[in-house]
Amino acid sequence: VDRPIPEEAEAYLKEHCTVDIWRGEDTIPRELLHEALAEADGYFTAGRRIDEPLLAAAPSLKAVSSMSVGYNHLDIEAMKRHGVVGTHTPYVLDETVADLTFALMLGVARRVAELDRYVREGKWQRGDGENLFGMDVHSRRLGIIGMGRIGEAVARRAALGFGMDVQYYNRSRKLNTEEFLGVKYISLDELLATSDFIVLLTPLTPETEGMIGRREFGLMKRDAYFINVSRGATVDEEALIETLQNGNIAGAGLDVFQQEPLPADSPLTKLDNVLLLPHLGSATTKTRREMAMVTARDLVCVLLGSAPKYMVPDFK
Ligand code: 8YV
Repeated sequence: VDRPIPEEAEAYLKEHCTVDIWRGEDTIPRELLHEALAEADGYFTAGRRIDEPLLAAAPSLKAVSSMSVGYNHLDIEAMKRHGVVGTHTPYVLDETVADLTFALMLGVARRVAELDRYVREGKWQRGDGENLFGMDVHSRRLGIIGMGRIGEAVARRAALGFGMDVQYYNRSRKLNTEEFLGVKYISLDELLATSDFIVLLTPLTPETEGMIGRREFGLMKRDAYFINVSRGATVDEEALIETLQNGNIAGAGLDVFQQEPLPADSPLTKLDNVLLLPHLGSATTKTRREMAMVTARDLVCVLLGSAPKYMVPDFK
């Protein structure tokens, strides 16, 4: 286990296995990790790159269980070659990530972080006026790119709670969602050009890598907000920075970045119209506990020779 995990997940693992947990402040260095995996049957991780050298260093490994819904960090072909199965944590985090998506939308449009700083810095005065005003979220047009489970949870909040006009782009149509929530399927370009809020929720795959770049930012309205809760690499970050610096969109709310942790000197940290979070979309105490339990149970399942509940789809 390459990080401290919630107590009950640790206890559960200890009922079934001999457990070795990295409790360092920093991420475990590669060499140490390879050493620790030399005799391991299972690896409980949360985003660590699983590649050929790691697999070669872990000849007994049977399962990598990732405490995440995303599995772009797994080299599936290499894992298959080594007979290692991957599991992940879909479903449990959908509503939590959808909540955070709204926190980013509301936060950036109503300038919550900026205004909090303003109050703390003692700048609040009687005559404060339009310079502090934001933009409405309710009743505006939301474009969701990637209508998976989390996309649907966002669409539900937007359509039913915020009276938003919701449109989406996805590889495939979601007819039930269209019918139940009244959301509209449109082309990516049309979505980019007509949405007030653009939320990116696609998994990172070779097809989605860099899918929002200069051309796509160029299509967005000048008063649009861009929200990324997928992966940093789905976006050309340089193009995003330029777009924000030039005022070509109104702002951005970001939970994910090309490089994580985001370097403190990134130009993003110099911009007021951006709300930055440290990749904590699924991080409530309850959800992270559940994610850890799902991960632990599936890891033990594979080691006991039964089918895990949430095998990464590409292994099926
Ligand atoms: C993970 C996430 O917990 O589930 C995902 O794919 O992005 C997060 O919720 C995170 O990647 C762990 O490092």
